Amino acid sequence: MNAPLITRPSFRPEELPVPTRDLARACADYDEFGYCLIADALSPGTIAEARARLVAQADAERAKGLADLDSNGRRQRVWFLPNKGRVFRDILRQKDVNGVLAHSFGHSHYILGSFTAYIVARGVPPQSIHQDQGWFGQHTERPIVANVVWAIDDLSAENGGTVLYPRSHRVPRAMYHNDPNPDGDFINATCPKGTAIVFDGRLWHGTGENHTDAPRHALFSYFMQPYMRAQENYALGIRPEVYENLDDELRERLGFRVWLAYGRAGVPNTKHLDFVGPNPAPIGELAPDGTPRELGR
Ligand SMILES: O=C(O)CCC(=O)C(=O)O
Repeated sequence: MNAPLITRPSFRPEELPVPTRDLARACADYDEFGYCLIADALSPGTIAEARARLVAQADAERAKGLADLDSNGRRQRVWFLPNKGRVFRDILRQKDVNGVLAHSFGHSHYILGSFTAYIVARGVPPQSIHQDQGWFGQHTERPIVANVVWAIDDLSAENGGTVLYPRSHRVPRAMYHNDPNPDGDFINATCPKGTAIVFDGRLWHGTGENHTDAPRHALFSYFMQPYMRAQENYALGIRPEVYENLDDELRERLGFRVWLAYGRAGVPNTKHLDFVGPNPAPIGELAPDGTPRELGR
């Protein structure tokens, strides 16, 4: 009989990954535990700029009545960050994080699937445990998705640091939000702001519960193998007169209908099964009162 994939307890606290700038160490942690931590991935200046930009944008989306809110307004998702500040685009260039991602995908041609922020206040129930590639419906030998948590606040068990199940990426199981929470040993990500946590799309995880009075701010850049998209980019290449004459059946078929989080076009409160079209004026950088600002190219 083969050795079990995970033995219980599944880890000893002292063996778990700690923040590092040694890429070989980070990749070894990623392979072994399903995640690694990159120390000081963001400079103090970048953290301050990203946090200020995010807070202003989140306030603006609320002021305009467009915010994606749940839990009585205590949790806000800010979508489409590449449109919302140069600082967010610059974060995507972080070399050590990109080194781990290239290691995970086996090449450097992976693509961004979403770049969002989650602002979570006290009173939000913990998110159900899931895998970011759970929709694939089966275990894969290698991850086809990898996510990066960018801590722009310190993260801890007290303020809802992401719940992670070390080594769960090895369990041959596909799981998404509507599955019952798994039995297993978990931790809350605990690290200083500026740390990036890169995790395997098969890792079981979810937002922790914030027991403090300060909302928790974190950014999430979700990456995918480049084949995880349509072969033909209809959103970009469709002729306007062809799009105008599509009925709902063909609009859905060509990717103009949102499915859960997939296929969004820049309107923050878009819902599952909404239709989207070419968006001539996606939301860009907004001042807290909702007025447009062009802060950076
Ligand atoms: O908020 C977090 O820490 C995790 C978020 C997450 O896993 C998700 O949105 O799928």
